[in-house]
Order: sequence, then structure tokens, then C-alpha cells
Amino acid sequence: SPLLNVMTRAADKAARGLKRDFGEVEQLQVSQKGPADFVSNADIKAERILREELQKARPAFGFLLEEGGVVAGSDPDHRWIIDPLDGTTNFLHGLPHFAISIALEKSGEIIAGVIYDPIKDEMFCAEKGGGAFLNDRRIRVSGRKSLHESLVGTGIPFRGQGNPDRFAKQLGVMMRETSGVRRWGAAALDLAYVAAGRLDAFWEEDLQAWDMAAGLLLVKEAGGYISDLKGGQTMLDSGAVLATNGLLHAPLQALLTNAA
Ligand code: 2AM
Ligand code: CA
Ligand code: CA
Ligand code: CA
Repeated sequence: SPLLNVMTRAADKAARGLKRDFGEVEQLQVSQKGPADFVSNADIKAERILREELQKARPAFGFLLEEGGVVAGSDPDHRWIIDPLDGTTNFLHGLPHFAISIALEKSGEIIAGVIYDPIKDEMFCAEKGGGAFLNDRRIRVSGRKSLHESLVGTGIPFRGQGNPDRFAKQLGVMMRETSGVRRWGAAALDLAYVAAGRLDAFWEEDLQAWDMAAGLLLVKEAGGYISDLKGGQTMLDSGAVLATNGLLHAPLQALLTNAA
């Protein structure tokens, strides 16, 4: 679609800079926003390119940018929600697992999402009602029904956020009841992997809108189900997400609720 073309072209362009910077990561200037919350000039540069490209294509739309904050547009109904580099910690350690995440919100609803992993050259995209795709191939969530065979992703609380004891309990039940837990450090890609059926589920608390906006639509359009950890729909407000293939949602949500 024309809209997804705009988004994937912007992601491609910003990704070229990220790939260059990833090759010379020791020369990057890094500053700290808070304890263990790093931002590099790679984040800033990628965000500037995304903003320029999207503004050229849709001049009236506003922005919610991880690094730049809110930018009002003349069209109050449309705004881009952008994480220019999800997985900064990986990036800064030379770990090749990070992505660009772009979502378009219309009147409070996410209607398009793109997540691009430039190292693996994997472009995940979805438009509301149009299904989810990985590099032009349709993707679906997994068909796994057995909790004991499921592979579940998560994020570990950092920089004093979240509740370490609650997380330890959640991890404990997941360790016992599933076939394994993975932590890759880029929430947008975790959600894309649920959409692609690589993970059967993913949960994390204390995420930001830009970490999850595109991923939420991808999972839905791939046939999955998303809620907060209590089964409600507060994800974008509360920052808590449980994304699953749908089949495993109730049992996983029960496990997380019991571990609270
Ligand atoms: P970011 O790289 O865009 O900041 C995973 O837990 C999520 O938390 C990531 O998507 C990451 O997004 C964010 N995050 C922020 N600071 C982090 C840190 N110090 N360690 C791990 N993840 C962090
Ligand atoms: Ca960050
Ligand atoms: Ca992020
Ligand atoms: Ca980021």
C-alpha cells in the first residue's frame, strides 16, 4: 500500500545510517538520559531521518518520538509513534539485534506498523485489516497449544524500573511451565517475533508507547491476541503487555496473574 511504502522507505533510509554507525560503534558519542538509559548520536540521527522522510510524505501528521518527544501536526487525528533504535543497549555493545519501529495512530488507534531489523534485513509490516508481513511474505502467529512446549520472550526490568521481586516470580512460573524463556533486549522485535510465530508469547511491564505501538498491530494482524497482564486493554497507558498466539493467552495470563 502507499502508506506502508512511505513507512518502509523511511525505515530503509534511517537504517543505512544505523548500519554504518554499528560498524564503528566505538566512535559513537553516547550520553545518559538516566541510570542505564543510554542514547547515542545514532539514535538521534536515525530519528531525524525518519522525521524528515515522514514529514515530506505526510506533512500534516504529528509525532511522538522517543528522543524528540511530542511534535504537534496540523492534522490532529494522525500521528507517527517512533522508536528510532529499539535495542540501544545491544547496539552499543556490538550485539546485532536492534530495530527501527514506526507506527501510525489515527484517532487513538494504531492503523499501520513497520519494524525493521537492518542487520538481518527483516522488514515486518502490517496495516489494519490487511494482515502482517515479513519481507512481502504473509506471517502468522504459531499454532502451538501446549504450554509445556511453548517458547516465551520477556524483558528484564532495568534502571530500577518495575518490581524485581514480581519479575522473579513471573520468571519462576514461566521456567517451570514453558519450554523456555528468552530475553533479547529489543521489545519491538520480540513482538514482531510473536507475529512471525518464532515466539509463542512475550510479556513485559514498563514499556513505552514507541516500544510497542507497531508490534501490537503486527501481532493482531498475524492472528494473535494482546492484553495487559490482567487481561485488560491498557497496554499503551500502563506499559504492560502480554502478546500471544491467542491459543495460549488464558493459561499464560493466569500464570502471570498468580505470580503478581
Ligand atoms: P530502547 O533500546 O529503545 O531504549 C527491553 O526491555 C526494552 O526496554 C527495549 O525495547 C529498550 O528500548 C528498553 N530499554 C531502555 N533502557 C534499557 C536498558 N538499560 N536495558 C534494556 N532495555 C532497555
Ligand atoms: Ca532508549
Ligand atoms: Ca525501545
Ligand atoms: Ca530507542
